[in-house]
Amino acid sequence: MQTSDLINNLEHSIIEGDVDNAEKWALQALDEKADIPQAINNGLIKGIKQVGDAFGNGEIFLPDLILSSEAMKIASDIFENELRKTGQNIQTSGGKIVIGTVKGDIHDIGKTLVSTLFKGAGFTVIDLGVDVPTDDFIAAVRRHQPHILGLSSLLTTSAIEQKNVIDALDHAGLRSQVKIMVGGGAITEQWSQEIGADAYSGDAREAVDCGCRLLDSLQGEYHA
Ligand code: B12
Repeated sequence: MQTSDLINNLEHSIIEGDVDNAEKWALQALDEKADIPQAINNGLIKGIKQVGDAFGNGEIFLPDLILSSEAMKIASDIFENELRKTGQNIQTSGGKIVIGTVKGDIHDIGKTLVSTLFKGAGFTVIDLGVDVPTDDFIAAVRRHQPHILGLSSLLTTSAIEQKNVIDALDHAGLRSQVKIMVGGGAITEQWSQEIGADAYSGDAREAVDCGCRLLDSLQGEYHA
């Protein structure tokens, strides 16, 4: 099957919330050695974005959204496992990132994709999961001393938690020790600047490029 057809099928399985087909097409994409980041971006993410718009416009309802997200999850787990396997041979970059979705927000898919691609780029990733309280972020920065802290938020109501984490790091005297990257559907470059984050990225690939640049700048500082 042509890669473009495969990617279209993946996209449609997400839009239709068809878990069985999402699994089938993702496995077929692996069999046919399709480019995984391309299948994620042009198949899965394109599909789930369309679902999100339809939900936002009231064309579909929460049960449909849940089915689509289950289809998305099963296909992205298949791709993540594959990236993890192929990533085992990747040289470590020496970079370390702690990442999580902020308190009040259970959206997992985008944050997990960002984690996966950071692992693929040789970073050590400590993924704290979703609905992470501010104190847990602070404790993780203290404990793991990462180069980067990544905060994801998809809800406008939870975006403020990113600011709370940054303020709490400040109060704990830890702010200067870590670069902060923010992202997620509810986040913009402007918000990132307003709350004093170091960087914003709108997608996982860009996030990793940006993380690598931040790591280089830190290593430059250490060697200066
Ligand atoms: C799937 C989904 C769900 C699933 C989540 C399943 C899961 N396991 O994650 C379920 C059904 C559970 C869900 C629940 C809800 N959802 Co919802 N959901 C979505 C949907 C359709 C897709 C999200 C997604 O996975 N996108 C695909 C990923 C790949 O994109 P992404 O998350 O944006 O991530 C990319 C970038 O943002 C970036 N990125 C992400 N994180 C980070 C972090 C860093 C550090 C960086 C640098 C980059 C980065 O890289 C990622 C990869 O490229 C969106 C619509 C949309 N268009 O986004 C609505 C959406 C986010 N949900 C919405 C809502 C309202 C809800 C609910 C409140 C619904 C309800 N009434 O109960 C609940 C929230 C519950 C809660 N407390 O969190 C609204 C939010 C509106 C708003 N602005 O606040 C949206 C926008 C839908 C809409 N149009 O109304 N949802």
